[in-house]
Amino acid sequence: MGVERITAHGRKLSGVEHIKEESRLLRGGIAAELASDSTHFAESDTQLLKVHGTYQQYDRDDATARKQAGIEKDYRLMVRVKYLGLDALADRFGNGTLRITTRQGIQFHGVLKGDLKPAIKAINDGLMTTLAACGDVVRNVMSTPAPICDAVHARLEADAKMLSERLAPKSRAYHEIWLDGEPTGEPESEPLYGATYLPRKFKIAIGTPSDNSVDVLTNDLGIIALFAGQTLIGYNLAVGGGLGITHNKPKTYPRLASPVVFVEPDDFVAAVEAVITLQRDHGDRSDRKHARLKYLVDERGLPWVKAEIERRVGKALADPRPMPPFEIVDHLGWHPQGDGRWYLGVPVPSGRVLDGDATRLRSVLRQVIGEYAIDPVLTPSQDILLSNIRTADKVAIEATLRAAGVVLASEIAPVQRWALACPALPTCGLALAEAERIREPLIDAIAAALARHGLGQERLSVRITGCPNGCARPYAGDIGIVGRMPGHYALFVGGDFEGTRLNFRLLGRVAEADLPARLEVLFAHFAAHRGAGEGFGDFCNRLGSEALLALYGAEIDAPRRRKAG
Ligand code: SRM
Ligand code: SF4
Repeated sequence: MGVERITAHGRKLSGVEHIKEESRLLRGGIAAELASDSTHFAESDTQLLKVHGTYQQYDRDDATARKQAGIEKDYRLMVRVKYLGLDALADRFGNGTLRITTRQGIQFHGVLKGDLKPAIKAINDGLMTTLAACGDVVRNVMSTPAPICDAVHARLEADAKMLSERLAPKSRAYHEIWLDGEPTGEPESEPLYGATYLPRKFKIAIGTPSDNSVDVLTNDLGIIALFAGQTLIGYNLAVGGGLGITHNKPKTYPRLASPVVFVEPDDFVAAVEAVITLQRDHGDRSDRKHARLKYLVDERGLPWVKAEIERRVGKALADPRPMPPFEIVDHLGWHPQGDGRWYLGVPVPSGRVLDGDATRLRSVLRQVIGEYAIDPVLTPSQDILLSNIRTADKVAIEATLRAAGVVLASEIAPVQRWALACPALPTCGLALAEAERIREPLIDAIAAALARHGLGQERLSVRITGCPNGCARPYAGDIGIVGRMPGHYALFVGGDFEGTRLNFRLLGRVAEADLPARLEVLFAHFAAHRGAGEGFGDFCNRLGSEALLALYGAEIDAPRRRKAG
């Protein structure tokens, strides 16, 4: 598949398209850069590094001071991996912490350029990979995390694994650069992607209506597996989910995926590949802010998307089947696995696994995982499930965790349990404000505000991000708190807990210190006027923006309301 200098829409290709085209299937200058003693990679190679699972970053806390002193930035690399088992490597190569991501991955931050190759080699030696963790390819395929031993969960896991392997880039560049594989001289190709890969990142998740903990509709391709009892019937494919936006650029918007076809198990892989190749062939390669599948879906329309999938699969496909309402399963705490064993879901605030003053989470996880032959499972809520636990070991494991200061799910309010925050500062180069570092005080204050109105046990989701890119899926929760500028956030409300409706922006710029009070006004009204069984997000959605803003009276003046619009 050749690339024209001009896209099918007559626009100039973006710079990243040229870098991919000239990269010789993802090689670029990475190997030469690794052999040099510079502290960081050239910009063009940082784009390619993403597909190898690495982002170049710098410490943003001391960047200004270094600039003023004429010292170059403190360049570090963030390495994203698809599976756990990295504990030892976090000390050897990273900053001593592991971070569970919102897509069931693991990152470690703070890797120096000189350590990058040994780190990636060590990860692969442990039978894990960084390949395709980032970049313009299909990312790790998410699936429901519950380690339950039944036909439904076995099927979901098998499908996610099969798709991850099948959709991984086939270039041998990864082996040559990181694992010292010899070039074979054999011709190589990327049968699915072609030489320039996809126009943009592409995300897939597999869920079921009975467990949407993967937030399936926020993905480019959301796969909803439908079962009759334990028997798979087929899959509803939903297309065009994606959350990244830019503040004040209405052309960028969050979107939930729309169900477009139902496919029988035999047509599943062909239909998934059809969705990927239609984005490969028709996605916008001129403007990276307009390159996700969601824009193509809106511009061409669902009937066109369905016809394209059918053409590529080679047969007519059914319309999506009706689905039961989505539910979110709480995987924290103790749950039977169905095979006589148990799993324990342990909350990990912001997914950061570290040893702090009060809590030695990292060492105690290492200890219990080793001692009790536990399989750790990562969740899309940045938590960890310790699976395969014998009944006889439950008490000892819980006691060991508590002795290390780990706060278990039964000890925290639901709002703490369901809160997400992205890393933001100091590592993320795109952060406009803090997220992970303010999560604890902010969520504590929100929990206290809820408790004052008798809502302490209310299940609602709060998702905090340092910028509008949406890494903690802020537009799909009950409450989204989105960094606008240092110390200030946009406030979104009115989504639903089950992830089937986007929230809306209520206030455009709220000072961090004012967030709990602004929310408390809504909580008070909710407590007094909610319908029977109505969730907070549903209530805000029912009332709508104008009615909610009216609750603030003169407190929020007209210009600030406009900013909210
Ligand atoms: Fe993300 C970029 C962290 C899930 C939308 N994301 C980034 C980068 C790599 C910043 C960068 O490009 O320089 C962040 C690295 C920060 C750091 O210091 O570690 C980053 N994203 C994360 C993680 C670690 C957040 C977390 O709290 O766990 C998640 C890693 C998942 C993984 O294992 O692969 C993460 N990012 C998401 C999600 C949620 C999801 O996929 O379920 C989204 C919203 C869904 C979507 O893709 O639309 C998301 N990240 C983005 C975007 C906006 C994309 C867009 O279409 O506009 C960017 C910026 C970009 O791509 O240009 C971005
Ligand atoms: Fe960085 Fe923004 Fe993603 Fe947070 S949401 S990790 S600040 S890109």
